[in-house]
Amino acid sequence: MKLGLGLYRHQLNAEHYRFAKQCGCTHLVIHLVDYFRSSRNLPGDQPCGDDSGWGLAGNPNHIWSYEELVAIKRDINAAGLELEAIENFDPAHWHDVLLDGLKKAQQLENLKQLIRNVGRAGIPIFGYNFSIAGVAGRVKGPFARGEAEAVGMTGPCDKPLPNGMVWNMVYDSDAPIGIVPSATREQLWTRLKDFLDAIIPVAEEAGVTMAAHPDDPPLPTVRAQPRLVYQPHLYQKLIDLKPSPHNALEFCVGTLAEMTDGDIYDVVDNYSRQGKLGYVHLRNVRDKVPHYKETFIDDGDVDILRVLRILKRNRFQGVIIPDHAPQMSCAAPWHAGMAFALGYIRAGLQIVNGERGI
Ligand SMILES: [Mn+2]
Repeated sequence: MKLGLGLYRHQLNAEHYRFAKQCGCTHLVIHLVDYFRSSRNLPGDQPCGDDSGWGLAGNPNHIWSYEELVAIKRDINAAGLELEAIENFDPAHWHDVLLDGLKKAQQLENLKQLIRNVGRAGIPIFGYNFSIAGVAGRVKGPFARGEAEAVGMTGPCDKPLPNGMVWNMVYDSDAPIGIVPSATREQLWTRLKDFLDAIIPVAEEAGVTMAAHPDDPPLPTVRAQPRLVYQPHLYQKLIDLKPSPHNALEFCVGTLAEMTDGDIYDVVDNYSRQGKLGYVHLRNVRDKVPHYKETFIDDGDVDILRVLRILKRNRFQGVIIPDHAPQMSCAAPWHAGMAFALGYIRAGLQIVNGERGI
């Protein structure tokens, strides 16, 4: 198992690469979607947002090119790190894939080209979250130990999405007033199937593993739209929809622990035993939706060491990143939170790797 760090777009620079290296990371997972084009999100913290989401999506006419991907990878390699995955499509590039809109066919072609670019650049995994509402409905507060600012839910969020918005970002700021009609759950699964049928064969050819994040927060509906993977067993449905080694999971332990069904250790065992983990988001949480709170990694409901032991036993050899961490009270709240989480996971990996008979 390898230790990694997730970096947002504005953090893709030598200083942050050195920070990752100093924390003992060997791998990076990077975001190319810019969640911080809105003043509502402070760069450095994980993006949150009110009813109007995280802000503006990117340029619909520009998918990430081979040249820019390989340039980023070169800089990361020069810092002594490996680039394991890109996390998330830009809503500007696939809004009609999620909404079954008029541009769906063209956008699927663009996504195919993007995956080819990713494969050619030698980046092994692409993480995504097939969701209409996206990561919406969460709040920030002094929820973690010592009143550290963390993210959580204080109740469901079903205010409908305005037109022009999907995946918690605005892809069309000139959209006519109105709301996005609610899809049915069946429609959403059909849309996922269309997506997997189009993308997985290309991913196989390009040598890229597609890795699906579960719905965060994992409620049956968010913003009056259905969710796909809001209970642990629904991950199996996603896997079985398109059997392929390249149809895998961005396995988020925190989100899975927030779900109301299942035992988190059984869930980790089940999917890691199947070899379906692309990479792992490892964070801790207290309680379940719709009233959970993110915690420091040593302080929630999940026994992190037990999770690492299960992953080790099932021979998971991929990358583990901290996902989110509470903001710590100092001049560099994000860095301190991540350094704490990385140190804890690194110690856990050293313990587990040093143990016999597990
Ligand atoms: Mn996650």
